[in-house]
Amino acid sequence: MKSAKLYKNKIVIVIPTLNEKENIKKLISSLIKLISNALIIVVDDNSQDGTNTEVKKLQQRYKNIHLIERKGKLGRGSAVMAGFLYAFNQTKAEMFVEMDADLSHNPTELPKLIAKADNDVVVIGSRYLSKSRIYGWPIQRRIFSKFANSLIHRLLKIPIHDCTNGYRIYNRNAVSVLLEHTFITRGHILLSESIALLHKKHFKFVEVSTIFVNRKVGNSKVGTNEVIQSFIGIFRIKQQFDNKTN
Ligand SMILES: Nc1nc2c(ncn2[C@@H]2O[C@H](COP(=O)(O)OP(=O)(O)OP(=O)(O)O)[C@@H](O)[C@H]2O)c(=O)[nH]1
Ligand SMILES: [Mg+2]
Repeated sequence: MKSAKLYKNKIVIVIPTLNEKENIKKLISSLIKLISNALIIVVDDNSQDGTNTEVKKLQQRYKNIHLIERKGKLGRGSAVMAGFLYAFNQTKAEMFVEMDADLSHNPTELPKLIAKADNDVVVIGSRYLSKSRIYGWPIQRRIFSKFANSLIHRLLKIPIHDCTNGYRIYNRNAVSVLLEHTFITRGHILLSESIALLHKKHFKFVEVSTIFVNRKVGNSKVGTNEVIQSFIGIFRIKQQFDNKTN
């Protein structure tokens, strides 16, 4: 496994947050222990629980934390893109990580994902490989995830087992393609639009098994509206890519 020192200025980790005060503190502390030189970018959509204040406290303790504050809930996907835009313009980073704040994406697995990352591939943390596990998810959440993934496979023909998990590492080329694209989705389903785009542009993917544990603190932001927007989004993504020739 690569030494943490090698990561200096090479890695940015973008974390979208909406009311994740407790979780963000634990996540950032673990990430800094694991990968001390990464730039951590939190993109917060005006959380009402003091997530931004917590991040500002952490900024005093640790360097290499940047906070982007947006005015309101604009969607998980667009939050990550805002973080990538900042990182792309302000750093020479080569690895762009995205992960949730709620500790479902275990930071101790990140070095395993990093070990697979290079300039040629996009690394996908996958909940649907033989060694992957999902713990604590309610049955309706499992069904939604499975159903969404099977619809995405059928309609968008992406050769990835898990197109809806936001634990990923993109290389700089992939991020430049994402930033040039005008996304038609902005919530969680943007994860599928980005993968469809990169697949269309012939990027290679490596899937790595992950152990996904349902959040212990805070509330899920995947309510009925997010589910509906996700399914509408899948059809809109298909339509968009069918209409484009390149
Ligand atoms: N900035 C920002 N972050 C968001 C938004 N919606 C969700 N998030 C964050 O995106 C991450 C994933 O959201 P979750 O609610 O955990 O959704 P999920 O992990 O797909 O689904 P669950 O398993 O139900 O938790 C978390 O870090 C959220 O705080 C948003 O509109 N803006
Ligand atoms: Mg979650």
